[in-house]
Amino acid sequence: AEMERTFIAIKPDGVQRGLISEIVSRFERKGYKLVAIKLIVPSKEFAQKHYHDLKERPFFNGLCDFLSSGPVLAMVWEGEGVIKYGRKLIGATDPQKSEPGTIRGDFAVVVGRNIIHGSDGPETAKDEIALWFEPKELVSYTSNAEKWIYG
Ligand code: DAT
Ligand code: MG
Repeated sequence: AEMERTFIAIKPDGVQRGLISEIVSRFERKGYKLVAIKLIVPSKEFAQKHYHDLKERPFFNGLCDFLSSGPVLAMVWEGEGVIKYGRKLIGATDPQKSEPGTIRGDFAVVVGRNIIHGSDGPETAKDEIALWFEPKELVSYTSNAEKWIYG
């Protein structure tokens, strides 16, 4: 595997419920590297762009209203296999089906309030990082722990 980047966002419910440190900690302690982070309230138009793949779904409007209803913690995390494994840390879309030990399994109950977003593949990761961040917001640095995480 090689280094890749994924877009992770704590939705307004996760922020309001005080889960920022809990969620950031799960990615951090796993060994992934934080490359960008910011707290923003997206506009509804921006939310529609982010979820454009779902525009035909009946829940699209409510979903975009929700994402734009308050602060979202937008992040980019880097590491080997982080796109796929990040989804694993997050758990299934419907928290009723998420395993205990996953973020949604541990902290969410219904699909409309599942507290976190994660890119679902390399293409969406690239598109979502470009939508939410300017290139200069992605911080390039060497993690001191890298040699202990990757050998
Ligand atoms: P994920 O967030 O796991 O990638 P997705 O991309 O299919 O899931 O959908 C995006 C979000 O839309 C999801 O996190 C919550 C909401 N959503 C998905 N399916 C839904 C449904 N059947 N009813 C209500 N909201 C739904
Ligand atoms: Mg998705």
